[in-house]
Amino acid sequence: MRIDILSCVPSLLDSFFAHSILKRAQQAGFAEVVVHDIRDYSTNKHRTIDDYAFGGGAGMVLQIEPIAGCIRKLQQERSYDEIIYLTPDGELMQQGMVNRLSLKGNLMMICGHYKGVDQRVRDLFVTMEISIGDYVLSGGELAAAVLSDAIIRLLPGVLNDETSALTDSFQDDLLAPPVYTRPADFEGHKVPEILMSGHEAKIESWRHEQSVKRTRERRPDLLQ
Ligand code: 6GU
Repeated sequence: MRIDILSCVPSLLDSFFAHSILKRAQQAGFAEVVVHDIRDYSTNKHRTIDDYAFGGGAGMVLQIEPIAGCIRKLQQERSYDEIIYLTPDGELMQQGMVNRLSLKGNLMMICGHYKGVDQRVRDLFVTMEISIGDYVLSGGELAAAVLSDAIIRLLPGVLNDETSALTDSFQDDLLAPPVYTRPADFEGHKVPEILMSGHEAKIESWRHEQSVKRTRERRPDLLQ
């Protein structure tokens, strides 16, 4: 999988992808994430990439030329399965969408800033618009990082225990059950007996019960 991210604040993303499992995924060759600075595609000597909105109103709008220049250059090198624009008015990100995207080869993500991008970028280039939740961030970078993380951890070989992504909260519409590790007794607070019984089948059914209970209490909407 290759992910190209277009941003006007690339340094926000560089540190994120230089760490943890995303770094390992890239070093092992499962994923390649390349962040592009939209400013490098500015069409003027001042390297500006935004301008006032036609019709007035507060806030600057990212211009189409630099973004189009960057997209077209990348498209000459490979074809993209999806060109994603991260925006609070996009389709709400959910695990099913992430699962489908993890099966693709090349993804492009465009991060908006200020009042967003010129609508023609969305009309001419974007194939998918995604929001990561009903709140407003100051830019699309954190959303692109969230989406990339959720996708990359699903790639075969990225997680240590390849089955562990399958027992996540949301993977089967149930929240994950509680987990415990040593000590078995912390200041009188004991780990549930069943987990130390060695009865695999009973442990599995206890975990499933706990998942259902947790989901009913915290996210009844998932059980509908
Ligand atoms: Cl994708 N972008 C911004 N700027 N804010 C958001 C978002 C995206 N998703 C939720 N809030």
